[in-house]
Amino acid sequence: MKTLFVNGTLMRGLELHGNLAGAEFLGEFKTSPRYRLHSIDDIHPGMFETEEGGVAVTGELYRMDEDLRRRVEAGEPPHLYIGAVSLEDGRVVDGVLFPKAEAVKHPDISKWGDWRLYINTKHQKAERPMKHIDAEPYEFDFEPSRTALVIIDMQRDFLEPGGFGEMLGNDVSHLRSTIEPTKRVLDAARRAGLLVIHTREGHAAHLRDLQENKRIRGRGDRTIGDMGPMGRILVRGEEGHDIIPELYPQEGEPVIDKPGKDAFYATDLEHILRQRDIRYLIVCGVTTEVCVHTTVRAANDRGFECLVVADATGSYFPEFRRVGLDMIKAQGGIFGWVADSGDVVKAL
Ligand code: TIU
Repeated sequence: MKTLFVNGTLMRGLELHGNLAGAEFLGEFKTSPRYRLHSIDDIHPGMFETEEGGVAVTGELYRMDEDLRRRVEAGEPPHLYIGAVSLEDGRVVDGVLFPKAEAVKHPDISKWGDWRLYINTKHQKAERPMKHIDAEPYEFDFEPSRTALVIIDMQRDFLEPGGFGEMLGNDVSHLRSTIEPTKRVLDAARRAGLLVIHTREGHAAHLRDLQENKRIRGRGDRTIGDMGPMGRILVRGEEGHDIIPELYPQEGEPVIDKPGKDAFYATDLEHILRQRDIRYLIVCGVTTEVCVHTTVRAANDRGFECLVVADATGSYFPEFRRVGLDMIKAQGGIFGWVADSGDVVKAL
């Protein structure tokens, strides 16, 4: 019986493993730090022994009979040869090697020391291209597969004439102008396959999740939980609490019901984002200085890169919207980035 150390071409899980059919897999091993590894057209590794600057290379050891060993050798490209390879544990075994003079014509990937790791990283990069949005204070770079669109509280009670917002004396037209841009970003995000998350501010019918400070704040004659123009104000399940029809969630898009202004507070938003390895958030919604700001600040502290879509966020106070956006992008993007919906859609 013969043993053979291989480090790529023939490795388990890779296509050419078929060459080794019938061989017994003995395990994964490392060489002593005396080798260099080059990538031959990203098709197979070229490993050779070096006098200095050597690294340990990861590979696998197989046991096979003479016949199979001859077939393996014959199945390899002609410049590869089988020679002595010293393992980390002191053993010297046969291994598949590449002539140094040939290998050095190709890129040195010794720092990886592991062909599979190198190839996997290349594939991941290819599957995860970076995109760029023309934004302030500078370009926003993001990986679409790690990006979520978060639409904050586009609820009837905040946006519709006759809702709770208007009942409080607010001019809802300032918020309604955000619907079209948000819709365009939402459509583009859905087309691009981004994770889309909607949030709604509100409380359970029993109001046990409504803090007293929030209930009495504002000193209005009607407050959260009371009967409003579209059902009980900010109570889940009521008409006014639901998302406006123009931006209604599709099947499978998470809807986060939040009792506070911060979409992370007392919700499973962070768990959902981490579950999908999300790193970038594109944020739309209302109102800029309240729930959007609070959420973006909270997201920023959790390590998420946030871009707020300027024309897809609004406030009952236009001045607050403007200054709110300025605050996000000030000081080199202290909380994140700001861009127009057109630029976001273009990038997606
Ligand atoms: N979503 C959100 O911002 N909730 C608010 O209560 N905003 C106000 O501006 N009042």
